[in-house]
Amino acid sequence: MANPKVMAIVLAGGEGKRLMPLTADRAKPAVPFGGIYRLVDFALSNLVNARFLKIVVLTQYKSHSLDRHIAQGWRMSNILGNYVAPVPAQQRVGKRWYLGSADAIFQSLNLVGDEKPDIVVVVGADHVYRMDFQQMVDQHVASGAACTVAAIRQPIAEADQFGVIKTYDDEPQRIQAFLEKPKNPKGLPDAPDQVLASMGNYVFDAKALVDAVTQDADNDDSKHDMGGDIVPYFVERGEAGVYDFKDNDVPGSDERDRGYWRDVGTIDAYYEAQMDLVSVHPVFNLYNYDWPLYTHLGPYPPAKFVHGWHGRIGHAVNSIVSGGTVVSGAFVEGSVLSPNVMVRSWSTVSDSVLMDNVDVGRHAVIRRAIIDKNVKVPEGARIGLDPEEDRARGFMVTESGITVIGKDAVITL
Ligand code: ADQ
Repeated sequence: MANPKVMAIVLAGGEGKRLMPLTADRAKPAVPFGGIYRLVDFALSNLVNARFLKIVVLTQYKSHSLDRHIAQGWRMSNILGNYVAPVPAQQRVGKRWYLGSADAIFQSLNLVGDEKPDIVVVVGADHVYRMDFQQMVDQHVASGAACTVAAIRQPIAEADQFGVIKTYDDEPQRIQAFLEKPKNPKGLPDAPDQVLASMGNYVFDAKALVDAVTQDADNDDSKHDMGGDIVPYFVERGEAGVYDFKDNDVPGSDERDRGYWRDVGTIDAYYEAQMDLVSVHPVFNLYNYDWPLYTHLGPYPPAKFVHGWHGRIGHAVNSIVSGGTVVSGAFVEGSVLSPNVMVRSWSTVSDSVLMDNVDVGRHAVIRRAIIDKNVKVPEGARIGLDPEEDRARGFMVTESGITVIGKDAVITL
């Protein structure tokens, strides 16, 4: 198949329960990340940079901010019929919401029928990484598999969050067995403390995908899930291949960030991935213009740092600071600041993530916290210093001690 016609489907309907309260009001792919991005931007940037320009984004759960972000930030020229189209659940079949990710595709098969692609690339929308999907498609086509699953090694302790792949000993690119979120899987022969995990990104021959999700729709025993049902269907038929992410060579990447992939499904993982961005030598490189990360940016003025009238210099170190943000006579360290954040005199923000329009009052101290949009932190407030105090005020505190304050929350002292 020379030059196959490729269509991409982005699965963006996930609820993201484990990211609460950040997903109380928005789908997980719409959760802000890295100051100016939303999680969905990483999958979309990877597709667009690979020149896969016919993209549908299937949404369902609380999709308004995701829809708005895609409409504002991902509108592409209609030349050559390219598009990034958010498609809400439409109850096309049996007047029901999507039962799972495979049902989302089944109920959207009209889109595949309209486009008539040779290959369908299906990707999740909630990971932080760079990946050239063209290289995966090339392997898929060359191998003759009907379905190819992207994979990366992960610690065995986390195997119950992933689809775990076993390949044939003599054919490392073919899947022998696939277990969705197993409890006690076996480690890899050369690394007993690791498993080969599915990244939730797949390449399919279009016809094989249509057949698989159509059969699955009639199967009452199925959970209608891509990882739990569709991949095992192809494995059983001996038609599933694996693409090793470590072979992916993204233009402009180097030894440091090659192979970087974070599943930010939990608050702790989400927080750690943000901290990766502000480490002195970031392991995830936002500055790789050979593989740019696209997003929607509002009309914000540049960030500003103000010398407080009382002599305290407003400054930020080891931090990323977005447009419209003002640090005035305050100290910011090891933090990620979204647009339009105000940090006022004598306050200190360290190892934290502050989203759009957060206003930090004077003399406040914020440490190891994630503060969602529009929160006003009152003068003198202490956040992230004492987990019990934070819990008593109704904030969530993770096991590792990250305090999370939801969008629009009102903080009382
Ligand atoms: P999970 O991420 O746990 O595991 P799931 O919750 O189905 O699986 O989410 C996969 C993708 O589908 C996400 O991008 C999500 O937003 C989307 N999605 C979920 N339900 C949807 C629906 N009803 N409509 C539209 N989109 C929906 C998956 C695989 C594992 C793999 C991990 C990698 O099942 O095998 O290891 O991803 O993180």
